[in-house]
Amino acid sequence: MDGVHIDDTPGHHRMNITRGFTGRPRAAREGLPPGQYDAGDDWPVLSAEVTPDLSAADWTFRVGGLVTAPRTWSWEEAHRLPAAAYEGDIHCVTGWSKFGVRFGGVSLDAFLDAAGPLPSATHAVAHAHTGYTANLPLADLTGGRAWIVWEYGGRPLTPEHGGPARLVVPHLYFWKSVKWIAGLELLDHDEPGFWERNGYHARGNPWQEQRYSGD
Ligand SMILES: Nc1nc2c(c(=O)[nH]1)N[C@H]1C(S)=C(S)[C@@H](COP(=O)(O)O)O[C@H]1N2
Ligand SMILES: [Mo]
Repeated sequence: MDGVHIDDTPGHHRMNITRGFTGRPRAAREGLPPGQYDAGDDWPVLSAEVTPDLSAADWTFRVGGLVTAPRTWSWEEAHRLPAAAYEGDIHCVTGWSKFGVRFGGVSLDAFLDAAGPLPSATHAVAHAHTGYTANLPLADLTGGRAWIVWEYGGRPLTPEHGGPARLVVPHLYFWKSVKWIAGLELLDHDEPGFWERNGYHARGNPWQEQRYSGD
């Protein structure tokens, strides 16, 4: 079966399709983490939830838990923070990677600096307005490596991709990038989110192929 690679690593029962769904084989390229393929122009929608009917006026973003000043931002308040963009690649645990995407919004640092994480804060749970959650080490959310975004390619982020606003943490597998983001709860311990409770890795670094717990 040309183009289909069966992963027979002990303990892993999965199949990696190493070509796009359009059937056009693509050579592995530089910048592609192990076991990933280049999705090209496709941007698959992957949701464990029904796309919510969430307007910008109803969207809020809260930072709470172990912070000195818990805060909630409205759409307008969030837009008054300094604009920031991510231009680069994204990697989904199901196998596709997408090169050279551009997301526009605000660096998560701007929100976290305003809320002031307590020294005891080590992890966060990001949650969606729909109930989806993902856990992340706080260190993966700071230092210009995470964004709250509302634009994709210069246009408003579409609802199925998490609009009005989503989290983007591009150096980790994309399941950490919570769509319809509602807030971050800072904790002094790691607490598994939706996929992490269902067998996925606590951190999800694509360069170390941290797909499943135990990887
Ligand atoms: N709220 C919410 N966020 C979510 C998900 C979800 O089901 N609900 N799915 C995650 C998964 S598994 C992936 S791969 C990406 C997919 O984002 P996309 O649909 O924009 O490609 O969103 C992540 N964020
Ligand atoms: Mo995913």
